[in-house]
Amino acid sequence: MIVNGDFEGASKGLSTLGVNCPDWCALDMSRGAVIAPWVATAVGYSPVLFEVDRTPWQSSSGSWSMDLCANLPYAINQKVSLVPGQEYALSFMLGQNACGTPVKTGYVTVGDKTYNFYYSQAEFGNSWRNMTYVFVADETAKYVTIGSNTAGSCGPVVDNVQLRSTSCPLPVVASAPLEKKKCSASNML
Ligand SMILES: [Ca+2]
Repeated sequence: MIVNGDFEGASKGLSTLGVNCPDWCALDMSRGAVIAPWVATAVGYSPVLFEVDRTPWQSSSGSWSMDLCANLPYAINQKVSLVPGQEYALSFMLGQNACGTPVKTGYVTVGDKTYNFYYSQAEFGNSWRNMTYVFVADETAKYVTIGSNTAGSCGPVVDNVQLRSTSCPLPVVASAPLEKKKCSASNML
């Protein structure tokens, strides 16, 4: 349901555009094909730059991840299709670019709900942190946004963004046998 959640499309996008980016690079949205269908946005400055990273740190999966601070903080978003009433889990791996402040902060937005996250060097070392947010869809599509609100050029790093329906059933009809399934997650939307 999330397309290019692993950011591995960067390899093809960079090649198609003829951008030499062996390690990491900060690009503006004229080269948005590198992260498509993600779109990068920022508040308070223009043009927004996004950053794709291959060698500064080991990605959680594949070759590429994204530092949500390029020169300045920004956010990425894409629209996802949903089935109203269905429960979903949005998850991603969270790390950090180790320079700058030791605690990086950011946010994830699904529709009109926003939740904050952080990454602390002291608490998590250099390990990837699995973030999961569970929500019940109330409309057929929403924007999923993941952004940084850490100042400067060293931000929270994300990889392997996934959206999946959970094992929880859709609401049952009145005549159906009642079968309860436990649905749990550490971060409930
Ligand atoms: Ca990746």
